[in-house]
Amino acid sequence: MKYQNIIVEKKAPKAYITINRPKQLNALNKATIDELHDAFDDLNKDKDIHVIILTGAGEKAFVAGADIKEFMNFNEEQGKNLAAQGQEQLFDFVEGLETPVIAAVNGFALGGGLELALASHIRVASDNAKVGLPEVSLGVIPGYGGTQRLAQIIGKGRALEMILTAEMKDANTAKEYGLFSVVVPRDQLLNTADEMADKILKNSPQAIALAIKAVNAGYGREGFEKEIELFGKAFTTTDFKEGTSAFVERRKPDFTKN
Ligand code: DAK
Repeated sequence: MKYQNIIVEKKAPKAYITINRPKQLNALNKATIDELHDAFDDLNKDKDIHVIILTGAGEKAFVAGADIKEFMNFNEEQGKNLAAQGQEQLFDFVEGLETPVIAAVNGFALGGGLELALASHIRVASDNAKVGLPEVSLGVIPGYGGTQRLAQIIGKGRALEMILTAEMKDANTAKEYGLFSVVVPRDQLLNTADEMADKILKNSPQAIALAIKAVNAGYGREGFEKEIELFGKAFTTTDFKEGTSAFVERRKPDFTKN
């Protein structure tokens, strides 16, 4: 079998990618990021596929973030490299695809999971969706473009509130913020994503590819580079060791100011 962590279904002109690690709430480990890259790349090159719908398996989560157990032992260099590599391989890659990606967000979309939804071109959600960037509660910062794309999509003030409090927002608040286009009951989520896809499918794929490029060109790269640098720096702090250990030990972290 080509993929271990995701399911890819083609129903041309649509394709569906389901992140399939429900026991870990679909947390993004390195293997899943690699597979997602390959699947998006294949589908983007497939002339019969014109829209991609991305969702998470199970009832609880779209994606509950990067896999904390995997990255907790990284040093500054590994953190920086992985952020740069992950951004290029998945998050910037999805944002720059010529084939539109609709994220169908069911349940938790946290950290890297929200960042993946933010990199998608359109987001629809079920009413049990919960979004947040909890990174600072772990002693790290969003490292997959979240500091940039959240502010682009919902504005700097609301983005800073979400990033600094590390709190989750419910689906309707996220819709009010402009993060979701539509919120529907759970059993209607995939139909709603399909309906959104059908509207896109009426239009010119060539023009759509150019429109995505044009919209993306309006946003600079400097902030993304800064985010990678500062993300690496976070891996050198005592707060990072404390925050990730506390998560795994299921206790409250004891943070200190520099
Ligand atoms: N990573 C690994 N395992 C996770 C996980 C995650 N992000 N989220 C959940 N799980 C696992 C739990 O450990 C648990 O596993 P077992 O103990 O059963 O083996 C299982 O999924 C079910 O989770 P819970 O038992 O916690 O379920 P609850 O319903 O009680 O709580 C929750 C649901 C979503 C509130 C909770 O699971 C939670 O707080 N999860 C963590 C959310 C979070 O902080 N996510 C990470 C955000 S930081 C990087 C680049 C970017 C990033 C990192 C590195 N590099 C370039 C290196 C980004 C970081 C983030 O995404």
